[in-house]
Amino acid sequence: GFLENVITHPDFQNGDVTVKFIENHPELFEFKRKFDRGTKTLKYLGEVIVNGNPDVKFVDPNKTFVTPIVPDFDRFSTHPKGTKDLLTELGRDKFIDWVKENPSIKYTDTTFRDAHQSLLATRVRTTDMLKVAEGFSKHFPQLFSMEMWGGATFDVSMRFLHEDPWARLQLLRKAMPNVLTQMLIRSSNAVGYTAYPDNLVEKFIEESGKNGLDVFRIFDSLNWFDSMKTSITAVNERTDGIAEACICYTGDILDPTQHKYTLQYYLDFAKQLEDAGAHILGIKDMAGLLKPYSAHKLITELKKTIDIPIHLHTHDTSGLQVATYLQAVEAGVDIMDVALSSVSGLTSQPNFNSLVAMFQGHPRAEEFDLKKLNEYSNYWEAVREQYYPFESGLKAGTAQVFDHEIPGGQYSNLRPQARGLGLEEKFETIKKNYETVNDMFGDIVKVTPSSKVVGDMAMFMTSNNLTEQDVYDKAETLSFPESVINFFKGDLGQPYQGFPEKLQKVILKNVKPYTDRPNAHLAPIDFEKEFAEFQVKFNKHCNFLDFLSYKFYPKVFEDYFNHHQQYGDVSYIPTTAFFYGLKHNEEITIEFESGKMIIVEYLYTTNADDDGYRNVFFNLNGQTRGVKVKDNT
Ligand code: 3PY
Ligand code: ZN
Repeated sequence: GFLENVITHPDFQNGDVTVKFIENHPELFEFKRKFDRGTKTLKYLGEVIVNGNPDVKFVDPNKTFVTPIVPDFDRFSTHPKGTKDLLTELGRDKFIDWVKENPSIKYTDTTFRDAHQSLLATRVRTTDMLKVAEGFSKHFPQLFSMEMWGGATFDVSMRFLHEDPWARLQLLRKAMPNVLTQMLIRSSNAVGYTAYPDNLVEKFIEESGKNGLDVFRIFDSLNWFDSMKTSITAVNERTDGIAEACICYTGDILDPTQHKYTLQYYLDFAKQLEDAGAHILGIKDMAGLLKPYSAHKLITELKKTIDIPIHLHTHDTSGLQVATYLQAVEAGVDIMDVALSSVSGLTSQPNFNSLVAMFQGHPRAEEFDLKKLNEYSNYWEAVREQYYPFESGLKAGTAQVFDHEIPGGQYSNLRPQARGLGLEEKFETIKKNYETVNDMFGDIVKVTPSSKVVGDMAMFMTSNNLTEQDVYDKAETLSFPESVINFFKGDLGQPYQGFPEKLQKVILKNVKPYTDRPNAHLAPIDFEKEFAEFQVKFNKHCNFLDFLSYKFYPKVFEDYFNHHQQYGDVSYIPTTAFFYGLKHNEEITIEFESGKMIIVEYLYTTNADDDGYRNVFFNLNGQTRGVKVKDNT
């Protein structure tokens, strides 16, 4: 071991043990670092073997997995030229001209972000993406972009996967240097669920750009333009990337009873975004409500109103959205979001592979090697099985979405959330209440975080058996969810046409609401001072990106940091071992950054001693090693 190396070292034996000893023999400390890394990894595995992964609420003891096959690719070739190269070569404005002039249908693949956010509660780990990222971008340089960051991935990666979200960005960027990377950012809510100081959002955008992000898809959860300006400007001024500003789509423009979210409403909003410096207009159909003929109408009219390319995002919850894409293409949409077959459909994006097949022979068809694309889908099919505890349970498309309007990304979380509260039996009531709450709130745009407010209120009404009338009658005695109170106070900004006054009074009681930007109530961050304090509180090796993570999620970051201290970087542990531990005599290879590998075989676990501790024995690189784990089961 480490001590042995030191004690037997000639300098040590010659009595030459000074501080210099440490400086003169860095190899011993490198040895210690690796030794620690092995120990920490074993500690993590031992913990999961004895107590399970706390994020996995049920384990199927009979579950078996097939090995995902990474499609072949040439590791030694350079990446073929793609959209990222084109952006670098042409610069932002000329690149956007190219997007407008080049007629072929452009695709954004959401497999690395929204697909798993919407099907698997955002749980897909960096390692599973990294295995295919290089090959995928070498095979498909004609992609418009890879959506691979932002949205809920930022906090989930720290909170549940104990991974650094910034490392994910850097690693994927490195593996895919030729294709545009894309993220989802919630304007003044950035990658969080509340408003943050403007200068934090701006710094976040700047650092995202520096660390490899190209396309910033910016939206506000209430379609509140004021909140979006800061982000659009920041992308323009602080990065070389692209500001894709979104209109979030709700309701149905072709519904004659729709008087709030009308065609004109969207056209005016889109024009405002273009004038504010958006390079692309995103249509963010987060719940999959944009029906085919409505899409045709909306895109046709948008094309007459604005001059920037249009990028369509949807969720296939109803099962209709392939028809929507067909109509969108006929109306001249420029870019569309898709997910590889095996992680497409339902609350995720429409099926990439099948759409490519559908458009074969179309004048705007973009060519893809469909066989290869299917191989990648097969990889994800096998990987998806490893995440089975996080499946939403939705088995088929549902027309109910046109009533409840629950966003795809929220739907996959709602059932586990309901289960956690013991309300799974009442899932139908929850959905019904979601719709009721939306009406009570005056029909708002529902997307993170406003959708979470509606969800929290629906859950609250369901668990307390409250009707709409009860909410008014019993308001004095009810303690409403904090997110609901904050929403009515103005923390997420102002909804289009304002708050329903009566309900606002009932919920706020004596709290006074405000109507200006929530960010205006937040003190700007003193980066120098606060970063220094942060390093003192945590560790001088924590960098500025860690600091930003901490500013968005103080508690989550702290837990992540402590987990890292205890178990090291767990992101390299294979997914089955990460969630389910190891079976007797199962052997895994863990490849850390820079290709360093350890081989771990699980041997056996002893019975618990009087204090409830077990010893878990492994074979690590040929040596038997034990770790002591408290049995909490
Ligand atoms: C997010 O904000 O994470 C979303 O995906 C909203 O649709
Ligand atoms: Zn989405």
